[in-house]
Amino acid sequence: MQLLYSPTSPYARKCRVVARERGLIPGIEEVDCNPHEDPAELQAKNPLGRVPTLVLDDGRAVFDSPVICDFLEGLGSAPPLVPGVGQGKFQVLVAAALAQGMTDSAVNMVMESRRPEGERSSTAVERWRASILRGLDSMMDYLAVQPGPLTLGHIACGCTLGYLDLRHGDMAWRDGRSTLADWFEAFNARPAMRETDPN
Ligand SMILES: N[C@@H](CCC(=O)N[C@@H](CS)C(=O)NCC(=O)O)C(=O)O
Repeated sequence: MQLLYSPTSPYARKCRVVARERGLIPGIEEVDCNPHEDPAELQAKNPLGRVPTLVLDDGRAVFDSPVICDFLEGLGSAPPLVPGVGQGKFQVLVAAALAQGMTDSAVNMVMESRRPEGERSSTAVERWRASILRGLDSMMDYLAVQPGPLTLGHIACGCTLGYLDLRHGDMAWRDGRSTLADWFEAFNARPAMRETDPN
């Protein structure tokens, strides 16, 4: 199995952390692949040309990141990152969805900044920024309902915060959010986060 990823992709990092936390890495070869260079091997497996893309041993591809995380959840014998049923399951999935949406906004802002000046939309950028700030203000509420074992919600939120540090330091997301900052400091020390740190 191969995971096509780029080191700076927050979506790919989430899958790489999930793979490590579930003890799957010896069986998954991670292949560095820059989607913005339109690599043929990526586009052959994923018509969207995006990372992460997981290529199975029989050649079939699994994407995008929420689907890959779900697929990895079914492999190996490590404890699940998503509870099987009930309220707990949906709390975890909503935390992961919150992180995914905030990551979409953060990535969109970076992509927008790379467009020629006259083509950029400051209105769109402000909307994306506002969605991230609202998400940050409520992220701890979503994490607080997930005490105990590590979940996909923790991993998704942690990778989103890591991406804000990488690309949006100017947002100073820790300011006024010390509980979230303390949580991230502890989470970010996990070996899976250290091994996938893009810095
Ligand atoms: N919804 C997708 C988003 C993946 C995505 O947009 N990845 C970016 C890298 S961070 C990419 O491959 N961009 C290349 C492109 O859109 O052409 C997921 O969750 O996996």
